Amino acid sequence: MDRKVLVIKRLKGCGRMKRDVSIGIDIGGTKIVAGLVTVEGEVLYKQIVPTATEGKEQIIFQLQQMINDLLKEAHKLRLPTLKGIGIGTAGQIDFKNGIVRSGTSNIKDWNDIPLKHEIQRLFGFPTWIDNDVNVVALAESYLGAAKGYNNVVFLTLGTGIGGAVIQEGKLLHGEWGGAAELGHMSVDRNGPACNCGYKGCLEAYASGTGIANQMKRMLRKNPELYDGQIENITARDVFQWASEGKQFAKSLLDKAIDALAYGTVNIIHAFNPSLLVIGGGIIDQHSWIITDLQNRVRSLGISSLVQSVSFKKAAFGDEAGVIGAAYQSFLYSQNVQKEGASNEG
Ligand code: BMX
Ligand code: ZN
Repeated sequence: MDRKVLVIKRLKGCGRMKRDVSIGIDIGGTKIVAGLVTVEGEVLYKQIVPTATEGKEQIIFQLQQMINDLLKEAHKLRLPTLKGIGIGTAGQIDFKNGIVRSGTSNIKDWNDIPLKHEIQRLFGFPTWIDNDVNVVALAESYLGAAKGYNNVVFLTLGTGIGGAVIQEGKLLHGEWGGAAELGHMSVDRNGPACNCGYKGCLEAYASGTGIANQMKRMLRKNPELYDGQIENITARDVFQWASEGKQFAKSLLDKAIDALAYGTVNIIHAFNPSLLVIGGGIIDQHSWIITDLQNRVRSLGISSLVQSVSFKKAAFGDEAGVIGAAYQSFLYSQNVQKEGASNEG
């Protein structure tokens, strides 16, 4: 298999570091980020590779290669013994047993994988695994945009739409860890089919893949609007066309943000958060969506609930996943305490 490492970031001058350091790995539908992360959330070194599209064996192989590289780098940097390995991955994760139970087709074949035990067996470090956006919630709650807030909802707009909920200071896992798949909240039972099997999910409207798929559908129906290869269209093209003033792209994005607004109101009605943190690749590129979304949400729903919610952009951008993944080891191995909050369980 081709080994494409897209980015390597290396911070200089961290020899003889006294702070705790862990490996954090963020597995998304498009890319895997692995890094050496300090307890303060500083990423000392990181690698990014495109997520293998062949299936789980290849992804596990990629993880192995990346962890080996990180261990070599930790040795070179003369870091103290690592605290452990934390993984955040897209998919429905059995948090207590460390198993990837299932995943949508955003990651091929991503189901029934005892990933925690496999990584522990291979490397001998204590390992933790949770949903990718659940660990974003850890990074943002302990170190970032949600510090000091006890009732927070997190949404990430990327390949898919991921969600996490901090309720009364605790990360909501549900019965085994699958709670808060907020991207799969339907806003229209007659809406577009989602790759989770449901219909009209937020993800089908407003994720990167959702936006691209909607545009492809629109252009197949209206071929006079575009003379390129419809199959190659991405969400990036849609945003570009909208910024050039193309009406069909602007109205598609308007519909996507509208779906998101209705979904967000549902979420606020359910959880009564004081803060909504929004991140992910789409938000990193187009943070204006947050203000637009906030204005729409405030005009919908039960006023006492929707008016009292603040909206913030995730503080760690595309490093939130890798920082949060690593943070699991600091939190669960040392019982790091946040005032009034404990996330275990
Ligand atoms: C999907 C789902 C979620 C994930 C979210 C964001 C899978 C494989 N993924 O809704 O579990 O949190 O995407 O993932 O079931 P990303 O790929 O956009 O980072
Ligand atoms: Zn869905």
